[in-house]
Amino acid sequence: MRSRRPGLLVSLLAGAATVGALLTAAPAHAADPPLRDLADARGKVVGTAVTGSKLTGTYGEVAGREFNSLTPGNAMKWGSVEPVRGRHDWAEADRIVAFAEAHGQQVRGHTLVWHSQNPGWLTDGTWTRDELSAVLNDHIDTEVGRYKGRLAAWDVVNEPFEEDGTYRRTLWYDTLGPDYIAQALTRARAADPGADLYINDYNVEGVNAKSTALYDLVKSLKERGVPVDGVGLQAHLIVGQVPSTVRQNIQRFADLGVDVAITELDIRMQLPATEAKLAQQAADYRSVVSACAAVDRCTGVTVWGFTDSDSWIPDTFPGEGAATPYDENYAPKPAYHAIAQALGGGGGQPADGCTATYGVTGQWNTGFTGQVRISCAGASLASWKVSWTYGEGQRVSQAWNATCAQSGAVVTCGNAAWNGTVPDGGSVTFGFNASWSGSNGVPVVTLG
Ligand code: 9MR
Repeated sequence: MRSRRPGLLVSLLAGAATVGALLTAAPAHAADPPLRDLADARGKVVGTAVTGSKLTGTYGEVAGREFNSLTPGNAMKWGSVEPVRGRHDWAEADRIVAFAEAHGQQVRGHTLVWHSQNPGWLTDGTWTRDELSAVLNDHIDTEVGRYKGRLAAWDVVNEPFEEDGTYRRTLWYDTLGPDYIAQALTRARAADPGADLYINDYNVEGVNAKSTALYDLVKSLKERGVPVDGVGLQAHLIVGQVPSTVRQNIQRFADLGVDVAITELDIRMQLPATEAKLAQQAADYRSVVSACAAVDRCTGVTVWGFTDSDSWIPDTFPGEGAATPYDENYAPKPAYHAIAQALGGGGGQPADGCTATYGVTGQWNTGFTGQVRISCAGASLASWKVSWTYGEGQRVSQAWNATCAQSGAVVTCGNAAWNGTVPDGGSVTFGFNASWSGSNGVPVVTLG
């Protein structure tokens, strides 16, 4: 049985903690099941991009527990699988597919035809139209054929458009013309008739010139009978800047008769992360996931890395980060709870949008200091009460900024006179001292 809570990690880390720094935290109102169970219940995908070499330890545990779909972040790109012409390296891609199968997860193949992360022999070569066409066909036959019957979907063509909706000038476009897209889709369909075939791009989440070009392309491909099953909206977004037309845009593609997937969601911010930015980020995650949940043909949402320790953002946008639903220590952020709520979780809460997070801030031989934070985004509270059950004999001896009582294993804490109000976008905390022995796992905290 896989553990559903990172309790061991928490107690190990807490052993080295110094008082005052909130090291890690448990899923808040973890009355919620893992995200994948919420998504399964709604027939949706909740996926994550992964790095194959990291799929062990806590990273592997969270990836397997919380998500029902994996996308290799880099492992299936042309430059990864065929660095030398004719010599393939499938090790990381195979590992991800095997992990997914062992955990009952779908795999989204990413990506077959792109202008980036291609091998040098391809980009440095000089190709006639016929030669390049044959190289493309061979690549698709080989890679799609290798995983035939095992992948749910392929991002066949990645990022074919410029921001103004004209075709991006790439090796493919310049040598083969715009029909490289139809060629790739047709070839992929033949190589694996069971996989859904997508065109994937960024800055196409709302209605704009680029998404309209994608819309027009998909419409014309369908009219011509070219196999295209869906569009991928990558959704590399910025905190506070989710386009207002995401749902409308998803709906217009659905009305065209294709599926829509949010394929690479992350929502970045200027560092350092603050409570207010994390609350806004949670609201932003909620609005994107809700937009998808509201449209039948939106198959689901994949995040582009689930932890801030495995995100492309800090390398590409210096000074920005904290873009994913888990922090660098695998503690779920408000964004995680927002995703759960948008997928129908959050039961037992007094108001959608408020969560409680438990953390151990310091620990010594027999005692520890804990902190609980109650945060709201898209909701507010006039008073609050939280409770949890200790499974390992811990006993609260003293609390501040809350009134706590323990009866048997059950601890119940209510607000003090001065901190009952939690505004939308704000949070309050209280602290306590407690005793422990043996182990000090993180309990499930319920708000309400
Ligand atoms: O996450 C990927 C990162 O590790 C690579 O360095 C980067 C190179 O461009 O590609 C990242 O993934 C991209 C994805 O394949 C396509 N959409 C944009 C993603 C972020 O760059």
